Amino acid sequence: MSKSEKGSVNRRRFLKGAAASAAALAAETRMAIAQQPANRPGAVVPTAAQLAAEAGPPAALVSPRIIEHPASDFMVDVIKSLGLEYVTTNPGSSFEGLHESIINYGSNKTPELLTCLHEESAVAIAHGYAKIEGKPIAALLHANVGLQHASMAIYNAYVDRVPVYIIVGNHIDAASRGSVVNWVHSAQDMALMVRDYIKWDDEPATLDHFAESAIRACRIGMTPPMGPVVLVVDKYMQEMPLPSNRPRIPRLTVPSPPAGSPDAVREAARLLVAAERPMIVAQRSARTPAGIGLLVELAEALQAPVSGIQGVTLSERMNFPSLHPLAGTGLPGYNPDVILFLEVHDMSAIARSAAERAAKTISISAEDLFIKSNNQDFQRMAEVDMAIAADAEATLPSLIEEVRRLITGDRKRVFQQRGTRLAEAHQRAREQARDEAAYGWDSSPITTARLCAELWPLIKNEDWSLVSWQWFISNWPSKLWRFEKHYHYIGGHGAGGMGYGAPAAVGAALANRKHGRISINIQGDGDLNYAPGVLWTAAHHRIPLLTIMHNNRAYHAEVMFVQTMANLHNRGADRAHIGTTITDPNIDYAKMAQAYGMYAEGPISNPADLAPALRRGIDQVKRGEPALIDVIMQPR
Ligand SMILES: Cc1ncc(C[n+]2csc(CCOP(=O)(O)OP(=O)(O)O)c2C)c(N)n1
Repeated sequence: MSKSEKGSVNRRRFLKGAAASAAALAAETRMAIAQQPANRPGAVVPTAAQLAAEAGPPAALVSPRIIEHPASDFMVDVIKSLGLEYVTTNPGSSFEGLHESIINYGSNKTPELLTCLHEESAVAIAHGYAKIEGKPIAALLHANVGLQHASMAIYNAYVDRVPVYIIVGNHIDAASRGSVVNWVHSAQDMALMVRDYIKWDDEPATLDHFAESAIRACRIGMTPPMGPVVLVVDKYMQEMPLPSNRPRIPRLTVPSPPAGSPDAVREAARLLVAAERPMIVAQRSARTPAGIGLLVELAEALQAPVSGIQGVTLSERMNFPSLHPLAGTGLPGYNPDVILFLEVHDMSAIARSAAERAAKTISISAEDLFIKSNNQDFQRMAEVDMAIAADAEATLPSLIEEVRRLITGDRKRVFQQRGTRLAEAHQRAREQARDEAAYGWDSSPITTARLCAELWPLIKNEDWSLVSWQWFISNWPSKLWRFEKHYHYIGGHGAGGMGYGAPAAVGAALANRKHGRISINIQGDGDLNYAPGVLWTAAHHRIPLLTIMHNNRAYHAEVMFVQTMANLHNRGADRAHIGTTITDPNIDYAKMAQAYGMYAEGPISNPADLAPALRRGIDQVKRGEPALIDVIMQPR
């Protein structure tokens, strides 16, 4: 008997078994239906006959027909051609054909399928992954219901300009929707519900069309400004036999991002070189690891300070080394006369105050190349003097060249003097931060500064990566640690949608895993509770990640807002905890993580116990496993 014949016999045996269990399941379900209470008036409840039909053995399981070469195998070939290494998914019947092909078809098992317990986690994992690796992975979502669960995470990725490759199953042909559930899980225009916050979508009608749209989606998603894309794939197209004239898979060529025009770049360089107090503000400037080096070159050529938004060294990407003498906002009262914004989302406030003192502002941003109107993520109108609609990283080489060309010996001497003063200011700011970190050192709840100060010596000689947002821990990492590599920081949510932190950290740690890096997630308790099942995904897939709970037992941002309002209404702030804190009962995060199969310790409230617990957590991560340390911490 040939190998393929053996395969067919095995499959037939399986189908016989499957048909038997399906029949048993159908009988059980029919009994359950019979025991159901009568329909309430007005409730949209399927009839018993409909449910009985639904519960019958699925046609595919009892069909004697075997499809040796399903179209879904071809779809996997297309996905492979895009270099997508992983597919995150919470399973669903709208894509079971594709699911089966992903796990069984092809000799090497890529893309690897990651099991997620919530669609929001599936997309946020892909979001975090892309921020480390610079390329997307796929999130496979079940129909309109999965897409609705995922929509918050899609919006975060959209506002963060991060590519996520989303595939959604659908039952397009109404005549073939075998069950009640298939109807309620189908949509005429599936991507409509998220179209306001994706870059592109399509619902291919044929396999040829699928191949083209799959490549096009990747190309669009990867072209700055990057963003999520959605491909809706019909269930029956996945399951049909692959035609003998296999469709061609087009080649993926990602367009090189546009650089600023030579005239505009020349004028920007002229303003910067002539400035007495230039300043660079970078938010999503470094698109690739090379972006950091380019920004260092520009800053050093100009001897200009480099800051993130709102005066914080690190913004949404790792743009500039935190210990570089030019990192910071300059000397006290520096008042820049020329400001260069690099991929800054909200420059309006700085641009307005610059205009008031007749300072010049220049923006280089791909944001000007793409905008949508419904969600107001474009912020207030920024009145900049020059707007260069181009990718900042792609424009930096010509800007550096032009700046260097314009610098005379005299300007160089001025720049050097400025650089010396800026370096002193940088040093003073570092020392001040170290002093401030010591305030309340022995207090309990433990200070966020102490956590960061205790953690740094444990990781500084390792290859580490901070895969969480530092805003809610008062930006202590960027004040105390040495950030220099592109993977040292990934920024935050994008759209500020809570529920992003834990899964994005898992995705970033997944990307860091093959490089042997230690991923650190300082995790908000409110954020984790959106979809804590991602802890299981990390444990199940052995994703090394140290999660340290910033357990302030509250949605503390909201505590502060309600306190402010109560004070404004002159009613005192003593009831501001109502509806904003997460106490009574306190959540035991160590037990929660252990329940999901993860090594965990805590709650730790004595600061003396902190460092040893962190060390044990890091040891666990070095062994290739995730760990969680629950620390009772100050709110900020
Ligand atoms: C989806 C969503 N719902 C609600 C909010 C409002 N919100 C902003 S911050 C925050 C608190 C988050 O709690 P946690 O992660 O524990 O951070 P903390 O402020 O306590 O440090 C909430 C609920 C939001 N940003 N996103």
